[in-house]
Amino acid sequence: MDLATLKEACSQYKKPTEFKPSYGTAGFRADASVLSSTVFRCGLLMAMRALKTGSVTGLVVTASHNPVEDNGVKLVEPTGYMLDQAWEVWANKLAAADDADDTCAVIQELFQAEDIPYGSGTVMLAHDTRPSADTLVKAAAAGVAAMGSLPIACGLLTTPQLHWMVRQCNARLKHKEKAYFEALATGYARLVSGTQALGEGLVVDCANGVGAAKLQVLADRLAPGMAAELRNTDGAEGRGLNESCGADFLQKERRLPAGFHDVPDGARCASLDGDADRLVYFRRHGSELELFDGDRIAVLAALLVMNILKMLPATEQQAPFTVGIVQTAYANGASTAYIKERLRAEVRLTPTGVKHLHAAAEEFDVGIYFEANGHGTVLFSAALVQRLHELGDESAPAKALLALVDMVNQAVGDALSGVLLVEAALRRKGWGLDQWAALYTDLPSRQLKVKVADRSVVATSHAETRVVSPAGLQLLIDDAVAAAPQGRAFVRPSGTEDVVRVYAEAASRAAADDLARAVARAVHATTAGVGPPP
Ligand code: G16
Repeated sequence: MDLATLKEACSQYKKPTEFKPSYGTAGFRADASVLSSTVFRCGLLMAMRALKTGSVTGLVVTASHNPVEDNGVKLVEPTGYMLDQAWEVWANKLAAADDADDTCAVIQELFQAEDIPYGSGTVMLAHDTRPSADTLVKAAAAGVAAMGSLPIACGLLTTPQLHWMVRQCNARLKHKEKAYFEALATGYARLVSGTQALGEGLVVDCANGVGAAKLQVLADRLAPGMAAELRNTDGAEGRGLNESCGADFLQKERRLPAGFHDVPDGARCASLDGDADRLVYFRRHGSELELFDGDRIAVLAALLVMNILKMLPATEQQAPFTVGIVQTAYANGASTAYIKERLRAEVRLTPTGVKHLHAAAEEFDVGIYFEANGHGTVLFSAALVQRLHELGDESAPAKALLALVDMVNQAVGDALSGVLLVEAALRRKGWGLDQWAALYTDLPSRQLKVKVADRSVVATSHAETRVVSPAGLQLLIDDAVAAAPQGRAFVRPSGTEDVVRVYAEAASRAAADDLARAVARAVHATTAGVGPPP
């Protein structure tokens, strides 16, 4: 690393004076026009992370479900997981540095504090369909190169694809995009072999994002075994991205996505988000939406895995492999009750953000984690995978589980592998949406967001179920909850938008709506809400 070159490069990426970047739920996110310095510095950071770990790291330029004018970065560990949380502090420090001198000072501090060896690392870069991608990928590459490291431009990819590629690369396994499709498609084919194809085809809302082109490749590979019709596939120059469509829109607004008012009533539909790391299923009843959210996908995945585990030889049942399901406070109470009472599986609650759920899921042999918004995956422990290999070809259930390990992205939640997971689970059970829906009935719930001057004034504890500040807000929430039959509500500052989020559920639709509004008004009153009260 040459200090003069580094300083010169840093001077090209000065932070806009008013901009105060902050590492949120899944990295940095803001209006794309102010982000170049942040993304450049994330390039610096991931080069240092590569040096520290002696492995390849990754960086995706994306703002996922946010509107097209936003952009952001997601940072990828050598394992394919999200950036080590201890390093988020460094990400913030670097992003906040005012000028080249400050930036270089933070770099030197980081080298010393983390005892980073000098040398040259490698960082894999990818981006989604946003028009600002070009400029920002260049900034990321400049950051990596300024550290004397090698940026590898992997081009247009879904976020989970890059996570998968980094993980595979460090494991010295095939890691090109072709290998990704191969792993998913062959895993699926092995898992559904001998089962009947589902009656009618799947219709997918691709949010006009990067998932459209990628899912098309997968669907072509699987045809005619899996018929999928893709809609909201435009995406050129970010056109229509997440606009009245996509998994986030469906889950928060509870409305049909654009372009779906003519699908046959009851047809099996799915929706991805802008960078294809979230998945929800749905069907249309007239103009109404019936949502099969992340909680329901988790339950289906648990049923699939637990059924197969039970088929393993008797010797494996003596000390059974542990299965755990990880949820957040957003999980519908009915899903949690079903998992505990009917599946008799362990449930863990963590704060919002895949980084928290993923860590908790790793504590089980099979850790199933899904946020209600559709972000999640199924993790298999190394010990379980090794045992399955030992059981080998003689054991059909071991083969099925190994197919799942290949098909389900082990690095991070992935809408494409999620589609295959749901389709395979339904096929193996011979189920349609009716049987899946009948497992339990969601409690009516409502989500609202309140615009506030500074979302950081809201602090929470107990996996975001209690408010610590501002003073008095939790008491107001408690009063509102007490007045609602089967009421439950919580608030948390968003980590991706300048809002405070409100979640409420209750015994009836009207009661859930009233509770959400009452809590939103309490937030507005205690946090200097922007605009009129909700
Ligand atoms: C990101 C995280 C998700 C999290 C979501 C919450 O999603 O990856 O784990 O659920 O943010 O967003 P907020 O903090 O605004 O409620 P994505 O899909 O936008 O990257």
